[in-house]
Amino acid sequence: MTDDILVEPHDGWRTLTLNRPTRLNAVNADMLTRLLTAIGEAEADTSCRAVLLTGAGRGFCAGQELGPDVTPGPNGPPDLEKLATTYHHEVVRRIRASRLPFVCAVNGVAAGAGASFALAGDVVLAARSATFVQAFIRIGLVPDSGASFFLTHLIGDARARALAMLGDAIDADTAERWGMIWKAADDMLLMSEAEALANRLAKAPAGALAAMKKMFGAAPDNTLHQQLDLEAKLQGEAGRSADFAEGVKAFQEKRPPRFG
Ligand code: T3D
Repeated sequence: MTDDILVEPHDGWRTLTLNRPTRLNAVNADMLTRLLTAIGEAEADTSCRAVLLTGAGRGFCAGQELGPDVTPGPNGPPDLEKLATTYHHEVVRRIRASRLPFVCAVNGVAAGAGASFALAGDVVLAARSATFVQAFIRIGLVPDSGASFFLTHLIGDARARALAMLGDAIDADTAERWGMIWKAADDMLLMSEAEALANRLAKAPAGALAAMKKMFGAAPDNTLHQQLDLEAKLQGEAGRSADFAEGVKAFQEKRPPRFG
């Protein structure tokens, strides 16, 4: 049994840590399988209301391990389409489809698919010393794991293309300034800030957060009219929730709400 994915439970949320620090947490198929299992277990645990994803050591995740999974062998080149759709892309899909808000604490370099895993999060914090690298071009590949989608939507076409085509690293302050992440944090404060956010999200109305994930997930593909319809539908559901009743009651009684 390896411990390349560490799961640490907290009160209402859990931390998942990519833990192969000697490889800057580069992922392989086995590790991704364990990450998918850990995400599934968090999802299935009704007491879990948020996830904090981070990396051990000086890296967040250096993307695909440049090892046996991707090394051409006697039977020819590896099938990267299969590898991508089965593993990397499934991680991104599961984070985005999850009812749970994901806080990503990017503690160090996030490269290739590792950068995409970070950007798939709902609230992304990065240590000031962290960097984001679209490393694909450096090894003759193209962006995957949603990189071309995330970058285009977050920072715009011009910056997305240049980052992908040049493979240059950008630091956390630049990522924040460009709107790629929520916030750059001092290295020493990254984890405490990320934990405080996960804790706060775990105490927020879970149904509303899950609905927001649907809403923001759909926004890039929708027209304004479609998005207005979706907002109305999800607001209708939120309006029928116990959290809404409690929120309004707490407001009227001038006390903090206690969401279920
Ligand atoms: O199916 C598919 O979808 C295909 C896959 C696509 C998704 C992808 O993610 S493709 C991109 C794969 N990742 C990369 O190309 C990044 C490779 N790594 C780097 O370019 C650099 O390591 C970094 C820019 C990330 C960091 O540089 P630096 O100088 O801070 O660290 P380093 O010295 O290069 O790395 C430290 C160690 O980690 C080193 O090992 P050593 O020499 O100490 O024994 C290095 O080999 C190892 N390492 C880093 N990245 C990987 C890795 N080992 C295996 N695979 C890696 N991806």
